[in-house]
Amino acid sequence: FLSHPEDLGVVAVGFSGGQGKPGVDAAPTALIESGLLTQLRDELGYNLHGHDAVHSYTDLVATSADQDPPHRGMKNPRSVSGVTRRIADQVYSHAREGRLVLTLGGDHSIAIGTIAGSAKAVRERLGRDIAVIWVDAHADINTPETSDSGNVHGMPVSFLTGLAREEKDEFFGWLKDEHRVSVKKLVYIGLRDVDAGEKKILRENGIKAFSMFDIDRHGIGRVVEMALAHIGNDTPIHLSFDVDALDPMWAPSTGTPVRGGLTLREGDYICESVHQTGSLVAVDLVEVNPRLAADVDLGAHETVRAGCSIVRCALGESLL
Ligand code: 4U7
Ligand code: MN
Ligand code: MN
Ligand code: MN
Repeated sequence: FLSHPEDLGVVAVGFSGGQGKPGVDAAPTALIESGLLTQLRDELGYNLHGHDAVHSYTDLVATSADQDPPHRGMKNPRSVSGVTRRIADQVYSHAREGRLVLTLGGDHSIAIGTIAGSAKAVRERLGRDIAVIWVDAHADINTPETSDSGNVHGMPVSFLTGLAREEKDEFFGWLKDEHRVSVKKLVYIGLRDVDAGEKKILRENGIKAFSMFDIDRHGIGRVVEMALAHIGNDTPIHLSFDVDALDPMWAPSTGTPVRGGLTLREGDYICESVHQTGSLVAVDLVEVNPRLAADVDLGAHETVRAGCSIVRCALGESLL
């Protein structure tokens, strides 16, 4: 599905407004300083585009809480809407050129932008709907009304599927049908901390989800096979990987860690398998927070290392 499979569009967004803990904004720089992009260029042979800037969009982010009061319970709604709209444009322009797009977050609210941008570009370029593989401990499908936290990083999937909607541009009203994905083309892997309201949404919409229970029962190989079968062969894939899908043993430095997660090897395997389909059009790596961990230096180092491994596997490093 890519016209230039060796060309990689890189979007790096240091944004933390979709949740309350500072530090995830430092992730793109930490990932890049640890050598990720150099490896992608020198070892995997990608031509990098747009990698020279880490975006913070300070012009769009409200500097005080009274400039961006809650709307329908959502925290920082104008900032998150404005930033994700800009991300959608950036991802769109890479994807429209037929490049594979890598986005380094940032909290998971940024996926509103990345998926909106790739869905629109793939529709225009190929007349096809993308599928989304969402690897996460959480389902991130709260609507503003079902969310207890008001954090938009727990809501991106509801906006992207149209389960949550808004009229006003400043509150995600810029999202149109061309940006959206069908609940039928969505599949989760790694779930283990899903809110009651989210379970109801998953059930009522028949959304395909593989929890840690399913992985224990069938093994990661069979789960990935079933996930890919659900999407169907020959469908462009957007992979959105939340580092908290990994067990905190591998990725302690993240805002909402949940024990009992994927091993790093299982995470890498998911990415390798998705790469191997040849249908990958975009990858997000989100929720790395280098400022969080019991032992910050060690924890951040491990988490950044795990994140780099995930990205390299998604981009084909370990396949012979
Ligand atoms: B992440 C939560 F209530 N469901 O909505 C919420 F448990 O992007 C967590 O997956 C969301 O890290 C986690 O706030 C968002 C909570
Ligand atoms: Mn998430
Ligand atoms: Mn999560
Ligand atoms: Mn390859």
